[in-house]
Amino acid sequence: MAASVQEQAGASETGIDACDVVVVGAGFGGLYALHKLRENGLSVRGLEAAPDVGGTWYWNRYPGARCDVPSLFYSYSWSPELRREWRWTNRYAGQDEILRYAQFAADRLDLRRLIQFDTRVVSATFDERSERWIVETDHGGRLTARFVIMATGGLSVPNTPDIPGVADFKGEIFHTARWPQEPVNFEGKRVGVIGTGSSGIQAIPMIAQAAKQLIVFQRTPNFSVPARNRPLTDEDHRSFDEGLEAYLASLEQSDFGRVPPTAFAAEVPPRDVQWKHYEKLWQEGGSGGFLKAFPNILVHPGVNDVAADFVRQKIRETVKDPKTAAALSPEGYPFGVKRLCVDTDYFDTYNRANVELVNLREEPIEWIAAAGVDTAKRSFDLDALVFATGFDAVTGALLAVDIRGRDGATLKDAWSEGPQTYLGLTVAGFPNLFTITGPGSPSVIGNVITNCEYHVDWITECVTHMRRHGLATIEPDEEAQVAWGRHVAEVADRTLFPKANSWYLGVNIPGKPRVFMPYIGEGYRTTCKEIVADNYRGFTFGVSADRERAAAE
Ligand code: N01
Repeated sequence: MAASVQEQAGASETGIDACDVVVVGAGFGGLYALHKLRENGLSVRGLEAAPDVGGTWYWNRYPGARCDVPSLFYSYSWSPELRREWRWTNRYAGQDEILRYAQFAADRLDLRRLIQFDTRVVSATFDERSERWIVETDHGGRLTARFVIMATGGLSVPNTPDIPGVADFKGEIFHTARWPQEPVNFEGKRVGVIGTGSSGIQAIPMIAQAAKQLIVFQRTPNFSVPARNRPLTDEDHRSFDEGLEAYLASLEQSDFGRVPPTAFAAEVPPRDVQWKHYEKLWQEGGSGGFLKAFPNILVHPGVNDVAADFVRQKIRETVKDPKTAAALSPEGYPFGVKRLCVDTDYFDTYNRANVELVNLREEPIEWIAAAGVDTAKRSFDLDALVFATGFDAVTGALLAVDIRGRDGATLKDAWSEGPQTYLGLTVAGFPNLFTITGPGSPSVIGNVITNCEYHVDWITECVTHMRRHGLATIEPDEEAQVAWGRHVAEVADRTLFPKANSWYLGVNIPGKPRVFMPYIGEGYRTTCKEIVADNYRGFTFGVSADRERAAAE
């Protein structure tokens, strides 16, 4: 039986709780970190702002919330036991099922006793004398740890735009990423939704079914493909099990390899061949097939244009009113370089009599009044307003904590011109601080659970190496970090990704530097492994001050 939070954390000389590792966040990354590090003999402590585990799946419980990665893959890959004991019901699991899975994993692994819930970390300061982090919480709690792991998630700080007058609105206000625990009843109500990203696109069809009237305020139309969600069959489970070994091996080699070395490396198939393939993928459902339909789809403008035309054609075929169809059709940015949305009946929803699309490009929102939303042309009376306006992604949750490294330098200052990391795992000047799915790693691209797992495995190996060799600190060299940042940017620049104003670039947050944050190069894991094999190339380890003193005496 594992030790409890109190047993795990001893009292330090200062009387402050002390442990080896503080893990901030109890989503999938944080839970696995707690488990794996404890298994490796470290005393660990988890701090979580929410009252329960689950991270983003705890908060995003809006109607229609569902994962866009198939559930058989959106699971811990490292545990045969968990796999055996949990059976997904649907091809794409809904938020409630994913949250139950996180709760099941936490219970099965006996992790809750390690986590202090309802506790937000407000600061983490590296004390150079003791070479330990001092972590402070919003309850006034303090604890010290040799290592801090920020498992705070890439999509956890909601973005609520500062629209004038919002405080005057007399109706109910919701944000998709802070949805209430209790069911929300829209029956008989006039509801407005602002935002048509993945969250809005999932919520809109569900709200339309419940509400008397739904007004969708759209600034930028998005590409979306059908999920074609369905219950999983025995055959689905069998075929997943049969392919499991190959799937696990594929994760080891390279988890993300969408970027061929040059834009025109792969041949351009004839348009009708591409079209036929997209038609097949459209019928199958899901985004994964589209994003990998052709090796250069996210690189070659000509190939990408065909996919964009295909989706626009589908919108025209589905939406009966041509003006609405035109307004829903994305133009002016490539296909798939903003997160490709996956929906159920999204475009068809605009054929309902109780749904109206307001194109904010033609009539921007000017004011939110007590009664509803005023655009440049009209006033819409509303009983409820839903913000589906996304997140301060990737860096938001890291910068929400006052993190101070060597010489009291703040992470905020270090990242004032955009995040700088080595491998998306570590930051120069911030020893023994690890970021799970941090900027400069695959992060929010692809399957975030397996991205988290890889980082936890890497950190565990690193910490074990340090303990074995009596090393007190690890931090990346400035030059290695700069070179990695350059590489991350170069890879992105070889693609069409920077051509869209997406949250990947931080442009949705006023004042945030325009930097492409995820790493989308090939063979990320191979690179990380090579760096370790090359004696942690680009890192500097520090011997503990005690050992140095002992050696000098
Ligand atoms: O957020 P978004 P999201 N006035 O940033 C609009 C993951 N996720 O929560 O594009 C009017 O994509 C904004 O308009 P514009 C997934 O990775 C996954 O939907 O800035 N509109 C946009 O339409 C996803 O990509 C799943 O012009 C304003 C919308 O709000 C990520 O989370 C489900 C505005 C925000 O879209 C984020 O998705 C849900 C303003 N002032 C989420 N400000 C699945 O797994 C913003 N907008 C399926």
